[in-house]
Amino acid sequence: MRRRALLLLVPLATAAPPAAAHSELRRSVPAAGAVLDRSPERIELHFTERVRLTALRLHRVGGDEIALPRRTIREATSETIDLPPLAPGDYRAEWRIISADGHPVGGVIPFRVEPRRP
Ligand SMILES: [Cu+2]
Repeated sequence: MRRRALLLLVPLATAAPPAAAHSELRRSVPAAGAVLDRSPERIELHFTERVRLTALRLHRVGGDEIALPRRTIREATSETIDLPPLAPGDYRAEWRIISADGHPVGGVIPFRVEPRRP
């Protein structure tokens, strides 16, 4: 949908390649903005194309970086990263990939761990 709209604009655009050429994050688990009633066991990232996930960093907002397991960088459309137990709070997962077109792309997934009160 969005790609078609951008392609129609290309003849009017300058020589810069269209942004639609980058691979994109199709969805994640947790989703951006998710409020979870328990610590997530893993983060799943699903991309629109085969990419290389070059970095994933998880921070607690106002706190420390959470150590994540080491991974081998490979080319894939999806990555799953196991998480240690997370204390209640707000988190930001920052990801970086090398897009299928060779360009670096990145983004942030904010989510909250907020256990229900008994
Ligand atoms: Cu690109």
